[in-house]
Amino acid sequence: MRTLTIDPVTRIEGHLRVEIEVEAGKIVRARCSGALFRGLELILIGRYPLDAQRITPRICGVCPIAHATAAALALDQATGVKESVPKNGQLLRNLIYAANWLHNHVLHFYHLALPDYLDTAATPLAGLLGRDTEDRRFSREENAQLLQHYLAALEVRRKAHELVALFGGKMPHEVGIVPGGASHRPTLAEISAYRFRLREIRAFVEGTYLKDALLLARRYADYFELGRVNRLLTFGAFPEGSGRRLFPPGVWENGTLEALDPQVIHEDVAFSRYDGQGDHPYHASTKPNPAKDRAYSWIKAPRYRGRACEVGPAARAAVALGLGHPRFQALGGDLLREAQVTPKNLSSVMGRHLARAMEALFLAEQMEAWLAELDPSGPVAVPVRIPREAEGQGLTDAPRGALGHWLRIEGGLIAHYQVVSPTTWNASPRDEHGEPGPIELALEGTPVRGDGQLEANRIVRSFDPCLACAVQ
Ligand code: NFE
Repeated sequence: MRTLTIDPVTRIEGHLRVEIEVEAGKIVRARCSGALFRGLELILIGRYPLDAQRITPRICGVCPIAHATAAALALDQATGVKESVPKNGQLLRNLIYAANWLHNHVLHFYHLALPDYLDTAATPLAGLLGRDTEDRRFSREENAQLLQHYLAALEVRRKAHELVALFGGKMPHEVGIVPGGASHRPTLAEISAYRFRLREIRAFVEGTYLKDALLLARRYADYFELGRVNRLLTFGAFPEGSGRRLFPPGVWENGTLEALDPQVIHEDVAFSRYDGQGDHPYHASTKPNPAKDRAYSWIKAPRYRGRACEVGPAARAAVALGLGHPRFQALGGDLLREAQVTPKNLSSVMGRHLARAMEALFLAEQMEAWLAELDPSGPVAVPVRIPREAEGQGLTDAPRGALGHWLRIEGGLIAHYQVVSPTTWNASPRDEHGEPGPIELALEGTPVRGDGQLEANRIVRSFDPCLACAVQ
């Protein structure tokens, strides 16, 4: 048996350490560890509740809008305005947030994942992007073109940031999403500027990103069988009024769909460096203990009905397709047929890449429709008043999956705040029953050719892990 440690395995946002044991050409055991404690949840205790709106986005520079959205939803509920956010405010929140999703998906595909499949030896990127792969399947021309797209994607990401800044003031850490709605009433000039950039981004997503993702999926079709979890969960995302969300919530297991019940979530800490017992996030604590016996990660282990679940684009696609979401089915159904994929192998390395590209196009189309619904003279927010005692939960999907903020106010101040991020779900360690976390599950059983590094890198990175979020 050989043990290999990849540390860090992530190309961005903190250190994820992965240890694999390889025996007879197979990964027989995997351990996923977050190597850092941050404590943002503890910093919030005793502060004025509206501070959560400004502080929690600092959890992450890649997906700050995800935390801004979850904090706003939790504060909407705690302040009793959940049902009164004006339509304009909702549309603006969606437009700010969706722009950051487009940025994240383009970043992930071109800059964090694709280099694992490219020959970069003859470029200035060699060395920066890690060791060369021997499993290259693109022609010279395809490789050269994908490297060009790597560069073009940098420009697309800049434009996506500009979309956030147009309605949110700046990026990162926009100031447009607030409890009760949005802070800024956009001018006609800003709406036109947004539309102009959105169309440029959409053209790239449709004409380049989606095609490149399909090409990758065709060349590496065996990766539809690798890195599978098959238990998927999504909180849904992008409210559209009357309790509906563009991406519906749900839980999917081997083809069976179940409605989401947030009450059966708990965060286990048996192998995490925290004292205490596993509990629902409304009651769970964060008590760091670096010397805890058996613990091997600073990431907690969220579980749904006691089971580890993969979160992210594969979960959203499986649930949306499983529920027969008509608009998503029209796009997703065709693409999956083209790549010869069924919802059953979305939970795989290539399934995740394809699901991300698919939803980027779906979202870009939807953003244009939301933009057309904005009323420049309409209200964007309702005032909020902080109660002495209240609770609120903000559940949304982030680009990388299900994200929850749970807040309790006592005496007009924050008494409790818990964040469970997508990478907390995906990169979690084992739990008290010994069940591995989703990335550990995805790695174990994988056939490998050499020491396993190539396959492990591709599997872990297909989840797009972000450690800054995972440990908060
Ligand atoms: Ni730091 Fe994030 C997303 C959130 S992942 S990137 O998407 O929340 O844990």
